[in-house]
Amino acid sequence: MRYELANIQLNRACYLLKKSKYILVCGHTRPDGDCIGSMLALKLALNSLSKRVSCVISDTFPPNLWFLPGIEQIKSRKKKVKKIKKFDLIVSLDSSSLERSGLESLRASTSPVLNIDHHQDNSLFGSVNIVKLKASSSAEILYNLLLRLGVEITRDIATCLLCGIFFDTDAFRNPNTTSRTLEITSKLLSKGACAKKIVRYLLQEKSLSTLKLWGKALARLSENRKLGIVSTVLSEEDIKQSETEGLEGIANYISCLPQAKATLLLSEKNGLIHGNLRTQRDDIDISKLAFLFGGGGHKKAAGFTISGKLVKTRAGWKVE
Ligand SMILES: [Mn+2]
Repeated sequence: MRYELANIQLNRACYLLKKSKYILVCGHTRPDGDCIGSMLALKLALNSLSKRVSCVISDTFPPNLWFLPGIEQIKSRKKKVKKIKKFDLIVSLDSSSLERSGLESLRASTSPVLNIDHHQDNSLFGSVNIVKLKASSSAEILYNLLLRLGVEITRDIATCLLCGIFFDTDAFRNPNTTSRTLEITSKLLSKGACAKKIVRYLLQEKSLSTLKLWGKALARLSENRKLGIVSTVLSEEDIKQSETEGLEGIANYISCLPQAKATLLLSEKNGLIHGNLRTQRDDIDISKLAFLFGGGGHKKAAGFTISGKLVKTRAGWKVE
């Protein structure tokens, strides 16, 4: 029954994509490798079907994704998407709600929305929802959709999809990596996906300023034994002197501390504090903690954003 339902959604998504001529593809704020990789893969695929596609995000993207084919065509706009009514279809990728796109003008739109995502707090906001909680990434879901659409997986599409899978599985290290993930990865590699660049830019290459930022975060690690949480902070000033690309990396790196039930990285930017939560434990759903602060995410990796300032006091760092 479930399979049939999923099939119906896939067919409806294909119908929507096929009949639309001008399509808006959007992602989420603080875009990552899965968000951007999926957006570009979909753009390339739809272009091959002679569709006009606009890719828009509300933030700038991390510099380590500049190697992705076609990335210069993603428009970074703060609030307004002009002529929103012109689009026949809006595709939201990797976003648990339309608000997370950060594009306010989308609310005024009456176009149908195709929602493709794998976050468990997805509010099923689309006219058609392809939300698979067990998928490693939005890119993995998109791969199946592109096959259904009959799109030829080119080398560039394969590279963009593999970037999404590689990022969200944290280089195949997260438990969301399944046999299906590796099967798709194998198919993408056989289509010519450039794994060498993905490994280099997503995993290995770090700028001097990023490494210094890591150093600050690691030096400030502190353990709350009562709660079993190990946390660290990066202030606005720390981040100003650096690029923010390393934050997810730091959150993943500290998550492996064996004594921690959960780990937390707090980072401040533009008067907002972002919390990156991780756990390695199967008996903890860290997204519930993120939810208490108005955020969300996955069982083992989640996040939230609150307004405030990180202040150093004698007793340690405090949120004011
Ligand atoms: Mn994702």
